[in-house]
Amino acid sequence: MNDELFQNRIAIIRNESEALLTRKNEKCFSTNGIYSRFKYPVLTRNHIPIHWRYDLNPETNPYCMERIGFNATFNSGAVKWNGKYLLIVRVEGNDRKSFFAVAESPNGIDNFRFWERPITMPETETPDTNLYDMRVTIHEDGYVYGVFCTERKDPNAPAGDTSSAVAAAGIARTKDFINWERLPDLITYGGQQRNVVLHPWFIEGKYAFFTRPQDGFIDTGKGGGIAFGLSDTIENAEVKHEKILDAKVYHTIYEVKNGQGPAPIKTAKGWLNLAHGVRNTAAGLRYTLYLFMTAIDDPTKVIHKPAGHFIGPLGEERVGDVSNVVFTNGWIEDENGEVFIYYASSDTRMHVATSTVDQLVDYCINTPQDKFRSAASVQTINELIDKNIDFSSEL
Ligand code: M1P
Repeated sequence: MNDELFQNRIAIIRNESEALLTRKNEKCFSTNGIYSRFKYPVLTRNHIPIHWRYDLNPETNPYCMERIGFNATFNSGAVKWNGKYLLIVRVEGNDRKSFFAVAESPNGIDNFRFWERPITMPETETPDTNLYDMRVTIHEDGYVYGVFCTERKDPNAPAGDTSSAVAAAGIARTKDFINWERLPDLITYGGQQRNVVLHPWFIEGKYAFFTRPQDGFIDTGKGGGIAFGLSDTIENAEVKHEKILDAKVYHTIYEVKNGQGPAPIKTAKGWLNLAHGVRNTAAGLRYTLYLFMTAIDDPTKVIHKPAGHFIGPLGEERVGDVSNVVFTNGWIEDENGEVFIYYASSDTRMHVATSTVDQLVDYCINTPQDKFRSAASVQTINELIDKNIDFSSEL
């Protein structure tokens, strides 16, 4: 009897899983013309393999119940590897612990499937409590690096404080995404670190990091914004000086804090950077994505920065574990110039939007910059209306 129950349930679970994993995604019409969203998320917790969740032995699991539950699949690093599109996913269990797992797709927009096992990330001498948000960098030194947040309980937290944490940048490298060599965490002197990203090139002969100095675990405080610093080695990485390259600014979408997304894309007109910005609202923090470009010969020199957000949470994206959030730490530039922008919504699920390097550069160069005052925004709109006067009758 119980065996029948098990077989019936597992057949339904397998069928539903396979239908989800093989579902075709559909590109939506893009009104803004800058990028296209897709109808379905590319990864949800329902994409987690069945053999990670169920004991598949009917004798030890007669009710065919989930033995290990998963809460979310979000903030993923991304890379094209051997012709496949890989996401290095932040998977969060029901136990709140995040870890990394590789999901692979043949086309970057659907049919993502997790590899056989999650990544076994070696620990340092001070074990991590939680790991998340890996940025993948194919470095010119020949390695693929993953830089991620490692979180541990604050050793100086007063007795009874079971929340205070310390965030730092963990570093690991690989040549196959299965075996990882863990290196010592990045040492910086500006407080805590999240959203640290390794630049793909040596700069002045050194390893270069985007950092985000912050006073505390949540608040950046006087941390200032997205920073940049150099390290002599990667084996014992240390950034002695962090230079702010993109500051947080009053009454912008990056008023409270910001952070570099994935490693930048090199274009003929400069480095293309994708980042997240955070503002406060009565409903809590709102996370959106924005783009900016820096000079090829100086990745700390911002040369173009459109006003406002590039992608904001929309429709169902607005709701999840941490609502009103979009976050990115992965994109892929294809050989033909197409760009796959992977973003998570509300710390819950993964999406893709596609564009091209040419479109993103055009967006950066030709979108008006923020002038930081309502009157100046109206002036910018009037300038476009004036420019359009001869064309408006054709609409
Ligand atoms: O919950 C939203 C995001 O919050 C953090 O981002 P930041 O460091 O900028 O505050 C990160 O923990 C991120 O994982 C999360 O998605």
